[in-house]
Amino acid sequence: MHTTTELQAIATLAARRAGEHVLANLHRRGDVNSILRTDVKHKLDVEAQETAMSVILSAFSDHAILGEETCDAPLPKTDYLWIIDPIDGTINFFHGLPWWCCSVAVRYKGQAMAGAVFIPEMHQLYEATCDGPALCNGVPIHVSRTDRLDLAMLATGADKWDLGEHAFTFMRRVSEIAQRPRILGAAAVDMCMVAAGRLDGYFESGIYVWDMAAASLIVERAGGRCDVLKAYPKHRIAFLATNGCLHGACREALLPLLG
Ligand code: LIP
Repeated sequence: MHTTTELQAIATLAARRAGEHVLANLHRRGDVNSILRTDVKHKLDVEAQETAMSVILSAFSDHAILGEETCDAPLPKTDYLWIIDPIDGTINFFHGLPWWCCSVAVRYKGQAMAGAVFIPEMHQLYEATCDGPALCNGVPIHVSRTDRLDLAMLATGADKWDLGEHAFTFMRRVSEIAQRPRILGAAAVDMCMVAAGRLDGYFESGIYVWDMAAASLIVERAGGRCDVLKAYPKHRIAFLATNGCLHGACREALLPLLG
C-alpha cells in the first residue's frame, strides 16, 4: 500500500502540471472543440487531462483513472482510482474569469486518500490527505465558524443539464435562508473557499464526482462536512459541503427540493 504522502505528492504534481500547461496556453482561451448553449468543450481540457494522466501513470502505471474528458471509458478493476477534473469551471476559463481550477484526487478501495486543487490564475494550491491537515499554499486552513444560516454566505451552481427551472428553485431557497447566495461557476473552487472559511457552504443539485473528489476531502480535513444528497447515473450527484455548523440546517432546507 502506498503512503498518503506518496499519493499526495503525485496528486499535487499532476494538478500543478495540468494547471501550468493551461497557464502556458492562455492565448488559446478560444481554442474549443465545440460550444454549446450550456457548455464549452475546450481543447485545453483534453490536453490538461493528458498532462495530469501522464504524471499519475509514470508514478503508478497500474492504477485506474477516471477523468472528465474520458468518463465513458471502461475502468480497469484496481484498488486505486484517480479522479481528474482537468479544468473545473471551463466556461469561466473560456470567458477569461480566473475562477477555475485543476483537480486531482485518489481513492483506495473507495476511500479518499489525497487530493489537490490548483487555482492557477489565483496562485492558490489546496491539498489534503485523509490523515493530515488541509493546506492552502502550505499553510493550514480551517472552515468558518458561522453558525447562523441567516448570516451565512452560500454558493450554489446552475447545473448545466437543468435549463433553469430547478437551478432557480434552489437559488430562491438559498436566498430565503442565507445572508447571501452566490453562483461563481466552479464547484471545486467554491468548495476550497468553504475549506478556507471564505464561504460558509456550497450546494449544487447536479455536479459530477470529478468536481468534488479532491475538494470534498479538503473541506473535511479543514473541519467541514460533505454529503452526497442524491446520486444519479453516470457519476452525477447532488452535493452539499458546509462548515459543519450549518450542515443540518442546509440539508433540511435543501433536501426536500430534490424530490
Ligand atoms: C462545472 C462546475 C460548475 C457547475 C457545473 C459543472 P466543469 O464543471 O464546476 O460550477 O455549475 O454543473 O459541473 O464542466 O467546468 O468541469
